[in-house]
Amino acid sequence: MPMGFPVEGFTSALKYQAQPSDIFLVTYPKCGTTWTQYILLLMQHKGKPLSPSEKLETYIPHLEEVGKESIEKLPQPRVIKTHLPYNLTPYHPQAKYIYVARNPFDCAVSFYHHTRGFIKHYNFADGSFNDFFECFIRGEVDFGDYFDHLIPWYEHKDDENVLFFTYESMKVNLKIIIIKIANFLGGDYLNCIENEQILNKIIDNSSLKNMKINQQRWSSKRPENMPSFIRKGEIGDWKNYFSDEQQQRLKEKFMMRSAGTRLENIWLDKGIF
Ligand code: PPS
Repeated sequence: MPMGFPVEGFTSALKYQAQPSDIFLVTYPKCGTTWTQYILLLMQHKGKPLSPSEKLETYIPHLEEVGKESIEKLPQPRVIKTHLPYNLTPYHPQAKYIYVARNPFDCAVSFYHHTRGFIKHYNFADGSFNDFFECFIRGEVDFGDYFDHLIPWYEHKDDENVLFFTYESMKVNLKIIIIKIANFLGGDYLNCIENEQILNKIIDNSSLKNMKINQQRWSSKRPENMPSFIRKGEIGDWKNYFSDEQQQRLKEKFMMRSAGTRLENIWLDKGIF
C-alpha cells in the first residue's frame, strides 16, 4: 500500500460487500485509471466537465484509500476505483468490473515519476530510474507485482461481468472504447453513444490536453520541479529510460509470466516492445 494511505482503509476495504449494481474500475497503478475514471464520470454527466473546484474522487472514490464506510455512504449505483488484485477485489456476480491494462514498460516509467513526485509519501525525490526499475521488477512497489495483478484479471477477461481493454487501445481509438463501455454498462450509459454531441464532448473533455488543465481535480499538488500527475500520456516513452539490459530483463519476465496465456499478443504484435 502507498505510504499515506491509512491501514484501516485497506483492512476495511477488504470487508466491503460488493453490491449487484456496483461498477468497479480496476487497474494496476499508472495504467489509465484516472483517464477511465473521468470518462465514466463524463458519461454519467452527459459530457459536462468537472469544475476546477470539484474532485473526481468525490464521485468515484478509491476503495482502499477511503475504506468501506465512505463507499457505503455513496448512493447506488456506485462506481468504485480500486488497485486491489483479483483475489482481494470485492466480488458480486452481478457487479461489473472494468479492467484497464497498460504495457509494463510505460507503466514502470509512469510509476517512477509518480513515486518521485509524491515526496512526502515516498521520500524518493532523488531516486533514479535505475533504482526504481529494480523495485518494479521485483514487485516491491505499491500494490505489489505488476504481473500478479494483470494475469489473474486477464484470465477473467471474457467473464460476462468483466470488460478488459488496454490504455494503448484508448490512445488508438477512444471512441470505440467509449462505445464498448456504454454497451457493457447499458442503462443510461447508452445515451452517451446514441447522442453524437455528448459522445464528442466526452472525447474532448477527456483528451490529454484538457485533462492537463486544472489537475487538482485528480491529484494533490506536486512540487514545481516534478512532472505533473498527467505527465506525457504517450505510448513508448519507456524508450527514453530503459537500458538494453533493463529492456531484456523485463521482456524475459513478461515472457515467463505470460507463458501459457495469450497475453503477449496484446502488446507484442503491436510492436510496443
Ligand atoms: S494512478 O495514480 O494509478 O491513478 O495513475 P493512472 O491514472 O492509472 O495513470 C496515470 C498515467 O495515465 C496518463 N493519462 C493520460 N494519457 C492519455 N490521455 C489522457 N487523457 C490521460 N490521463 C492520464 C498519465 O499521463 C499517466 O501516464 P504518464 O506516462 O506518466 O504520462
